[in-house]
Amino acid sequence: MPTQICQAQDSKIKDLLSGKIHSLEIPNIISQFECDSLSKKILSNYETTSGPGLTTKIGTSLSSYIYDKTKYFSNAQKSNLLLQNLFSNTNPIDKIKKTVSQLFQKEITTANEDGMPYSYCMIRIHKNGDSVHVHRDNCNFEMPDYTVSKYQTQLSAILYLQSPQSGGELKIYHKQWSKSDESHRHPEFGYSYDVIDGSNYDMISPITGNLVILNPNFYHQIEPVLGKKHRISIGFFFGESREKKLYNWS
Ligand SMILES: O=C(O)CCC(=O)C(=O)O
Ligand SMILES: [Fe+2]
Repeated sequence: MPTQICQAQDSKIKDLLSGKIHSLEIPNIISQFECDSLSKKILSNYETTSGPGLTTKIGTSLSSYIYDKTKYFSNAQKSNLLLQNLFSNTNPIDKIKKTVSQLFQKEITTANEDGMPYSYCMIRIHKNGDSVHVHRDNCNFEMPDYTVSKYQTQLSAILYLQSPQSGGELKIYHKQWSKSDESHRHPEFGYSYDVIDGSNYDMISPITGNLVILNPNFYHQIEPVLGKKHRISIGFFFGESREKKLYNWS
């Protein structure tokens, strides 16, 4: 762990879903040139919004609207429009979906509820000194009001569009969340370091053009970004419906 793959590898996907491995790295799903031009576009278009555990973003995150569904869907509509306009030519969301679809041998579409689409993805911009505290992601337990909470085997797909000068690694602990860990929850975001005390971990460098598929039930954090160059990532969660279809959301 982590494992490098170039094409669909059934056993790796099964290991990821079962929790035997925590992540897969798929190198170069998009060229350096495309990443540079997408990063330029993003940096000249984003609005600064703050939220738990992150500094700057484009997109709507379900975790910010656990108890306000109406607001989540109205913000998702706005941010989806912004994303559509931003990515008129090369669309990195389509590129991630295509890769996920090839790996899982299944089509993937954006989740919707009563005809309202979920947010396509989150773009996150982390600057010098920014980090993300240790946490895990899973809306099965936390967001029962949303359809996506019923989807099984939720995973996270993250494409790195710009690497920072140094730092910004994704640190993944060899420890999965369990319900008893809730007593170690931080009031704002994430968990106390007690939950991962003594656990081994792996570090994934945010390399431009690389896609990471993470089982986000493993505790993870983002190490502090160092230097003038921002860390830019684009990602979504995805899961499988009862009809064995894949759906993405953020
Ligand atoms: O940007 C990353 O490396 C990981 C972000 C994250 O916490 C997630 O995708 O669940
Ligand atoms: Fe996460």
